[in-house]
Amino acid sequence: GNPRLRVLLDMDGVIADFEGGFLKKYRQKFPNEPFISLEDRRGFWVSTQYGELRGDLCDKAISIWESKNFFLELEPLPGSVEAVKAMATMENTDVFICTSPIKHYAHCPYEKYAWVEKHLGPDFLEKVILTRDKTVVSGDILIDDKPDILGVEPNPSWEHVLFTACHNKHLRASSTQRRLLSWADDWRGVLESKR
Ligand code: BVP
Repeated sequence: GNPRLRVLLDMDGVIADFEGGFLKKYRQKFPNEPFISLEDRRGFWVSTQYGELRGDLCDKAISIWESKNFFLELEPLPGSVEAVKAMATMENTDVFICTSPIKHYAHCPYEKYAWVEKHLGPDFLEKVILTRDKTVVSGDILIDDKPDILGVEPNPSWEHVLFTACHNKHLRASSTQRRLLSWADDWRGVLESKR
């Protein structure tokens, strides 16, 4: 077997604060429209919940993350940069950032690389995997806040560890699904359990 542990890290909702960045810019752009507090978020898709709140709010929400500088200006989630850097210096550990760009490609893919360079450093540009299908990427662990990660490969090689986020914290994770509550949680223990 491979003596090295391969860790795949999701970006939005795990390293970068997509939900906080979205809400801040949505309220700036649409100060007179209703919004969903992070406490009241349910379901992975922000656009779906805004569309349920009022039909036209789905497109208004989408306009936020399709805007220039949305992805670039996301704040790191607490402890994420320190944890990712520490993880990448661990022996026998290969860390990749595995993230799905939006289909409106004018800004997002560029800004994801620029964000990684800015917060993690230029060496991490080697570690970026942009894919809309994470099931075809091989690894030992995928740390991701999306509860259902599906694609063309029915049996991905990785174990999905669910990273807690405002939209998934009320979900009863399936009995087999492990969680990482935050970067203050025992991520080192999770990695060690896979060696
Ligand atoms: O690029 C991110 C934001 C986008 O989907 C991608 C999720 O990537 P991963 O975190 O799975 O790597 N996104 C899009 C929508 C709606 C589109 Br219409 C959304 O509601 N939430 C969301 O994260």
